[in-house]
Amino acid sequence: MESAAAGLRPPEGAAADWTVPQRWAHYSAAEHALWDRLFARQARQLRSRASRVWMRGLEALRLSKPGIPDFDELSERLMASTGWQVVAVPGLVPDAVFFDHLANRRFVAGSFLRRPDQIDYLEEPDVFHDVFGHVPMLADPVFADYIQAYGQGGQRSLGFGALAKLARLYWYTVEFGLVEEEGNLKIYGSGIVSSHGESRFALDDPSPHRIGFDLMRVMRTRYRIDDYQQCYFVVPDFATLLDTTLNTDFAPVYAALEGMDEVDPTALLPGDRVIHRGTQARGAISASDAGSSSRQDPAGPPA
Ligand code: HBI
Ligand code: FE
Repeated sequence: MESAAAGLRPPEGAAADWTVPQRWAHYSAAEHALWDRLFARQARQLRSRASRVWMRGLEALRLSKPGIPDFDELSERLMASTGWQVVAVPGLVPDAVFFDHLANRRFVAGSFLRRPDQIDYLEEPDVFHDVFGHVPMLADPVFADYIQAYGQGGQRSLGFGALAKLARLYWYTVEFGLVEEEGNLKIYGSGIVSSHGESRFALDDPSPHRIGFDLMRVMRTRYRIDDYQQCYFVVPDFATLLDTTLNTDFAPVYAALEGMDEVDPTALLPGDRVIHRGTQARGAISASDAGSSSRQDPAGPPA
């Protein structure tokens, strides 16, 4: 995954680790009101759709002040529950910096809020995506450990030149993951959670595949950043995801992946546990309709 920030020094005003002060007092009343609007709309939409783990974590965002959360106050709460902090960054940070923060249980969040005309679409992760989307899952002890393990794995992946493979694990779990709860599919991926359109599409639309999670399969599968996903991977629970990540020796996995074809997100493979075979009708439409992206929240850096 190429980050726009790769190889750069921190911008003016940022610390060596790329963090900046959030400057909560500088948000305008209009920005706080926009946050409240986004929050209310998604909280309503997600009531029957989000994982109970994400729903439980949402409480961590119900802070004393209205509007955009104050990262210091949020960090105090998270620190007490799972030992995580939220730190502000100006935008995308280099991969090594990103992984170092995660490995040390610091979640980097954009502090800017999208403009009103970007309510359903923007390129870079803003405070709504990063905080509303990601922070609730960080309040869960198991998922909190998973993201830290991902950060540590990311640091090792740089040594193997395998970042692009590992980034797919993040994409198809942390950003766009589904989980099975009592026989129903639920949302936990932050890119879905923070998108009004995709939080319907990911569960209800016949177009995308929904496939049982398999580590190798995920790391072989390309993804698109300019529209809703064409396939979603479903974990049985987060303990299984954490165990798989902790108990896999990634060096031989990366070596094995070298000799395997990459998989298109519209494809199904013989070994797949297919939960829903997608019609892929949406991909067919967007492919012939280039330029009219309806992507709601890219939620992460380009691949
Ligand atoms: N920077 N701010 C920010 N947010 C991210 O999600 C992010 C990043 N830099 C790099 C990066 N992600 C990637 O390394 C991972 O998604 C794989
Ligand atoms: Fe994200």
